[in-house]
Amino acid sequence: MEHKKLTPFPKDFLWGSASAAYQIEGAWDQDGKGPSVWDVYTKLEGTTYKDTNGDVAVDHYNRYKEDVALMAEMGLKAYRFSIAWSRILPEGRGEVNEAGLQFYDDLIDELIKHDITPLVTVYHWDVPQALMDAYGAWESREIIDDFDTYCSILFERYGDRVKYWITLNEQNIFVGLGYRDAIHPPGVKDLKRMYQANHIANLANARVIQSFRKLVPDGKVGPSFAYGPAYPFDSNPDNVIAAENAEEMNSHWWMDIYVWGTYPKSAWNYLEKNGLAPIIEAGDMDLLANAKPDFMGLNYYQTGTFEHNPLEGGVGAAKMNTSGKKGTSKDSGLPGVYKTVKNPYLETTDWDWTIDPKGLRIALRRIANRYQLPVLITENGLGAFDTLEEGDVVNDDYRIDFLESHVKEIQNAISDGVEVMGYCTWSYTDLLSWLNGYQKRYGFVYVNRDEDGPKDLRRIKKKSFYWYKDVIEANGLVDRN
Ligand code: BGP
Repeated sequence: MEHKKLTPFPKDFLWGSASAAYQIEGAWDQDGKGPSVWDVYTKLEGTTYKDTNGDVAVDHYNRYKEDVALMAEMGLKAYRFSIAWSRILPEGRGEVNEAGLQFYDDLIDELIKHDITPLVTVYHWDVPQALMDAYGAWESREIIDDFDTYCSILFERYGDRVKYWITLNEQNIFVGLGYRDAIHPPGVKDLKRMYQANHIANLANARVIQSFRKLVPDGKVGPSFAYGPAYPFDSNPDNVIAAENAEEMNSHWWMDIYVWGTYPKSAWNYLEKNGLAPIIEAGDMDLLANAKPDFMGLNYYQTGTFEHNPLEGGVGAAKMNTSGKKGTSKDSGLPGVYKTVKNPYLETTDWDWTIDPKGLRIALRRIANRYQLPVLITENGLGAFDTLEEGDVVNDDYRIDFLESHVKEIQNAISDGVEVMGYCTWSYTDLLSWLNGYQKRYGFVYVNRDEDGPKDLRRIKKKSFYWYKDVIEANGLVDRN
């Protein structure tokens, strides 16, 4: 629908930016921190681009004050960051590391001092290695208690100052890449194990939401889900069914559980017939049905387009583009369910991700209509090569174009009636991209480092920094001409 007049952004709209502990902090073993699975996985040869890791990352742990000062200069309203579980509990359970708790205390206080609302993610993929060694982390129900204990420590310690909490970041991605594609820890290719670990993660998520209600009664909590709306390639009903399959298997499988505590029917049926359905124990469905989030966190990067994929001879999994060489990714699929296909209407990034701002409006509408929840956009951004020019200048007009077109669609969605709480770009400073090294940059602030080493880690404001500053100040888009 077109609107004669667009609805303005709400007055208290959270204009923010996001990060994750492993991708920025560095200080991987400083002040008593224990290793996480990522500390170990990235050291295995060939697992990441040019064998990059987060040992130093962008050294935010030691430079957080400088980073927060830059956020304040920009006028940022909210900052989403994650807490490293193994900084708080080096062994994942048992002894608490006070120095780790203190670091986040200081960070939170520094943000509040500058009127920046902290949005805290309790889990952004870095489960303590000790729990992987002890019982296979998400594959054991033991993690439900350990995760609850860890999160309760955080709720008790920071709940007075932090009112917005994100539970699991992109559960669909960390279980998918970890247990189906074997490109994230623990590097397993086993769908049965993936669905089981996923079910356990659902239970852990639900349990933590229940604890949250008791410990931070005036706070808001929700997961961050990586949702890429599925489009059918055309109106051929076979392709429409393929897109429905993708929507159900790749998105509703998670979001329906978060909000309603139920698994979607045809997906469940498919998994059961293929011997892949998770084992449900007594009490599981009851727990899942009683842990409704306050909002849906949305990480939006791209849409996917789907067509029919025959059961016999259909396309299977394919390698991702982790080099930035455009056009190197291949179509992938699940035989008998769907396959991806190039969308002729959309351009792509150098990493072959579709650029689709309207897809964000579609995502917001689908979530708001299906789940009747407000949406907090917890990630959106453009991974691109940036060039540091003479005199410390980065002219990232492509990033401004990208973000601007997405902000425009958020306002369209708001005008459609969607309640959008805020918008966190990915990311604030440049950071480590899990599998793509340091060359795939996302930040408003350039960090002078690359795959060969940390250099001087100097912070440099990109052109997009000033653009976002203006947007925040105007509480909406500004005319750039
Ligand atoms: C999301 C993650 C982020 C971030 C982002 C960009 O899936 O939550 O942590 O990495 O994607 O992805 P990438 O670094 O692969 O470009």
